[in-house]
Amino acid sequence: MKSLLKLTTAALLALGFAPFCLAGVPYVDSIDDPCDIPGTGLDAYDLYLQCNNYLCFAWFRTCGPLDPKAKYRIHFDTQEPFFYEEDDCLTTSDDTVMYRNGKLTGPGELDHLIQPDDEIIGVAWMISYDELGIEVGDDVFAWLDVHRKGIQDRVPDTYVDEFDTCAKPQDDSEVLAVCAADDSSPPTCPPD
Ligand SMILES: [Ca+2]
Ligand SMILES: [Ca+2]
Repeated sequence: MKSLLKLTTAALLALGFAPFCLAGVPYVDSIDDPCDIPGTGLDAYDLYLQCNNYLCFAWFRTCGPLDPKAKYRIHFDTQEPFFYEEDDCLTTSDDTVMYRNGKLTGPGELDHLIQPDDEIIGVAWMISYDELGIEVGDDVFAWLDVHRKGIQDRVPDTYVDEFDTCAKPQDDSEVLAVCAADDSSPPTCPPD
């Protein structure tokens, strides 16, 4: 299996697709998203991902209190094929965590609810490397969608422009990307 992985990496390098970790991406990535959708609980405000010390923390915030009828999903692409290898607009997500009205599904566990002023406006997960099937030095890609009668918001926005008809990530601007670090990287804290 290891030789296969090495061959695959070599093949990717030959094709010009250097694994993101080899390209030196850090273990933390985040993106802000505009508040521009009526019904603020369906409108994502940001998405954050960090992987160090054998744990990945992922969290999002919304522009208002969470909608109890909405599904909030973070998708993780951790195994081949990766998003940049899929040409037919099929999902390359390998794990999905979902929060809906107090219930969690998927790997990992709730770290905490982000709850300023007694209004829940975000969810933070804690997921081990084992649960994601990754090791130190692996690439981890993630994106968020908010679903209620169809997708209401996506972070990052997976439609790059009017010519992009695929709602799945295809470009590195359409995912968060981190490199799974070891325990020598200092932790950072999710927002309260
Ligand atoms: Ca938004
Ligand atoms: Ca995948």
